[in-house]
Amino acid sequence: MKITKSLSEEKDLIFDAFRRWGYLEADLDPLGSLRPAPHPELAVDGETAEQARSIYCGTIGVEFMHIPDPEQRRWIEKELEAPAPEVDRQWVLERLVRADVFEQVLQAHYIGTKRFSLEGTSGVLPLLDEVLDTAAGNGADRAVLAMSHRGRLNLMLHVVGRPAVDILAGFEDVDPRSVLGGGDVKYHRGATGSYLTHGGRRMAMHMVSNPSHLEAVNPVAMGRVRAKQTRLGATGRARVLSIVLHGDAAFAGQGVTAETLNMANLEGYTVGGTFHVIVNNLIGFTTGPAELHSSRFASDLARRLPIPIFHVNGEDPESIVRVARIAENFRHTFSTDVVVDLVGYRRHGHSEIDDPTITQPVLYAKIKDHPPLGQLYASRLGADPAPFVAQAREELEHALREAGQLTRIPVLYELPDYWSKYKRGRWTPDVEVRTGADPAQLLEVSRKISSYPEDFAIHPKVKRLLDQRAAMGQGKQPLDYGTAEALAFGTLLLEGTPVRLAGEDSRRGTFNQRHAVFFDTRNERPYIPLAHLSPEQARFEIHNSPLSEAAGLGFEYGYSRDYPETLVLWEAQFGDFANGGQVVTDQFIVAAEDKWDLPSGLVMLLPHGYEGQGPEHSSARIERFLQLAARDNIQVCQPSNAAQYFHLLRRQALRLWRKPLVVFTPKSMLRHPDALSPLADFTRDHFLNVVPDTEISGASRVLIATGKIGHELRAERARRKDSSTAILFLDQMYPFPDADLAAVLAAHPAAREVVWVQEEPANMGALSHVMPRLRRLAGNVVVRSVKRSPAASPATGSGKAHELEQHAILELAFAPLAP
Ligand SMILES: Cc1ncc(C[n+]2csc(CCOP(=O)(O)OP(=O)(O)O)c2C)c(N)n1
Repeated sequence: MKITKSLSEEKDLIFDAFRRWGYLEADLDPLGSLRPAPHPELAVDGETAEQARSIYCGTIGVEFMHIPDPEQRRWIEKELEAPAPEVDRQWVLERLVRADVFEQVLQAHYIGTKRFSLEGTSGVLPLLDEVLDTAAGNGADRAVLAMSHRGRLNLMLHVVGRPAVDILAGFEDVDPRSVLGGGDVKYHRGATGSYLTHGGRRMAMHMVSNPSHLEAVNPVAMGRVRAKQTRLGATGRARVLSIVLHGDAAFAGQGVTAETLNMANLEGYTVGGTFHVIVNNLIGFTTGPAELHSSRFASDLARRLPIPIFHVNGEDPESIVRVARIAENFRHTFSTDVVVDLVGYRRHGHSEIDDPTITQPVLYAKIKDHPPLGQLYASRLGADPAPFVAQAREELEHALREAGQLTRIPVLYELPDYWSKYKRGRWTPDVEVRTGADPAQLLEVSRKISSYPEDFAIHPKVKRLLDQRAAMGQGKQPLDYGTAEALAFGTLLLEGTPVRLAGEDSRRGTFNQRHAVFFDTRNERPYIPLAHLSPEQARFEIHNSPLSEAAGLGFEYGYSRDYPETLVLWEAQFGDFANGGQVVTDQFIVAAEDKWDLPSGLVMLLPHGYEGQGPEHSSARIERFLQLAARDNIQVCQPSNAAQYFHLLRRQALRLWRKPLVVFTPKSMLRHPDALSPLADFTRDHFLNVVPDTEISGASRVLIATGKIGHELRAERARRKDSSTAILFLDQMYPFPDADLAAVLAAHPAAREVVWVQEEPANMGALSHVMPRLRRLAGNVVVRSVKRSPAASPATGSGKAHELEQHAILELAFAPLAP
């Protein structure tokens, strides 16, 4: 049977083939290395094919047929198949010229200085101009821009709106004494400013401070946007635009990119769509695309999301502007991420002091003779760029003269008003506040957290736990950590502090201890009691995070940067996994105040303790955090009982001193009788940095420990009926509480030895942090330590070996005193 197709069906088929595969044959690379890849389904000719080819295989190539939603696909088709709208060519030309001249002037004045020029991809400037203009038309009035080194200074001037003199001051490197041992290089610092769109609207701009570690800023920026949006209430999502610029090598290679993309549409994380730009110069340092990614495009990772990827030739400014507008409107309409892959080249070496001809001699011979984009576009338009060049040059020359006379480093950003009442810098005693709660309030919260709506079918196991929580709140039985945490959150919420907690399986709690969300046994409907305390309470959010540490931690850090009033907590499933977010810890959490003078009050909850669960379920690496601690940059604590945890969380929220807090949280101690606390301890004044021994005074030996092992020592002491050994808990390891510890030690003037006892191997735990400090405090008294032998991995995999080791620690701690 012969099937005849109607003309329109045939047209559709041809168009569909181009819609699906056209991007492979598009003309994207100005220098021609990324050649069109012919696709068999496009080997058609005729008028319809030519029409489709001109749309889908020109200087724009769009991947969108993988999007399952037909409405979204049709939306894109319609935009692309409509005639290209008018572009203000003079404006675009001026912007390109400005971008080029900025780099040329710097090249001439600061020979041999790194600046990571944008030349070769300067089309990014009109691209961002158009994104901001379109977004402003869609209701945005501020944007957060995250990016790495490439073109950063250029965009700081032209998009963030920082005065040129502020940027050039970085090249003058004035006032080095003010940043001895601190600060950061000029192309990593953040900046705030104001941008006037082409359409005459103002956008508040925020370029996020960024470490050298590529892509690590992505989740941080997303968290910041989410916090800014949340602060603004119902209109926040529309008003704050998230833009992230990526390098092609970094986008394809770094895992955190994938982790962050995965958060795009999650309820607890979404920002209504991030605008991604790959500033694709088809090279990473000295390495070409064939060695950088297994796929044709660096952008392929983004295909994991049902979103469009727009490739555009970086030397067709009008296509760039068109793509920017379409992509921003798509993002706004469908609240999803979008990706624009702007393909260009890199005019110089990786930095300007790097010679690219060593590794890519042919490519760079070609680039040497290739004119800058402003010049190319001007000749395409038949326009004279000279007046624009002269104007841009004159402005920069003027700024150069001013910068040369500066004696102080200009501050590139302003902290928003919501930071004004908070303190950073060193700890001082006056930051302390009362953290105890009022018994009536504790009772009220405990009642609310253990109740649920009448028509709610509660799980019987949860019901039992809630009955216990209610009894704890009435003071009928001592309180456990889970209840203490809920009481800390509940009292803070009633006092006006919002709480946001996210982590893997955090809603229930990895150890079945939290139950912040109940699930109806008939239909899994969730109920969050802490969100139903009172109509006037502050906002409570608790999210199960995706299985990600780097992006999960980075996001909450970012959130804490823009919401100092909120108690923001990130929880690791086991503390051992927190090192998946090590870059965030090293580059942001511990160092941001030193590098960028940017504070945060983030809390990290890291389950820690040696319980025979093997090398990856024992240690949150106390030693690493203590090694990172200096100049009061963080607080490192391990609360030894439920009430201490309660006070610690409240202290973090109620003090106006904003500092990251690292908390080693319990596992087996969660419900252990020795770590429970009476209700009365929740009403006392504050957190104790050192928990004294209330049973023994005038001891002949003082054991000092932190966390679970301290309770094991107490149990051992009881077993031995020992009445001459005092056991102290060091609940705050950093800042080291010298005065508190000295005061507690003074209760044991006859002590003949002070012993630091830890479960961790000798090369881990708090040992090397604590010992010199203990020696200083103990004066002439002997100080020794008990610990596992040095080890390459944190813990044994054998439960029995663990028991033997634990036993040996206890034996050594109680070894007879030397005569
Ligand atoms: C996580 C990380 N690894 C390595 C580096 C060192 N490094 C700096 S730039 C660069 C190449 C980046 O290439 P690309 O992402 O394409 O950006 P481009 O510099 O070409 O704009 C490398 C490897 C780094 N900064 N961060």
